[in-house]
Amino acid sequence: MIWLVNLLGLVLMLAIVWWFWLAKPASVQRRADSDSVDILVDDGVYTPSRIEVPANQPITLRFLRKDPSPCAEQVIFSDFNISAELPVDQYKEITLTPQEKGEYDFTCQMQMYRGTLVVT
Ligand SMILES: [Cu+2]
Repeated sequence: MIWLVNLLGLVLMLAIVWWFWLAKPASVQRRADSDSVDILVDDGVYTPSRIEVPANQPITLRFLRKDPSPCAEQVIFSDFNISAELPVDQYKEITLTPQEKGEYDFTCQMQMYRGTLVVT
């Protein structure tokens, strides 16, 4: 029976590796007729967590935090020197204008919540 336990452990480990490091969530593009994207903050994930925006255009990210745990209370865009407190159950708007194409991560203060702004 011990092999079965080992096998289950291995499968679980692979699932965790896949979930945290390998899975690339589908990216969401900003709607053509809108300059904002809504992001839900709950259950340890930003939804969507991968957001595609064009360079040199202001974008407003509207964070709606549902997770009351302190882990979710800040969002940090380190590449843009932006950090903000997120109130529970209220939209918090962050507007920025990315100039360089590339991928920019945003996280909570503990880097457990993770998202990526993809500038194209
Ligand atoms: Cu956190």
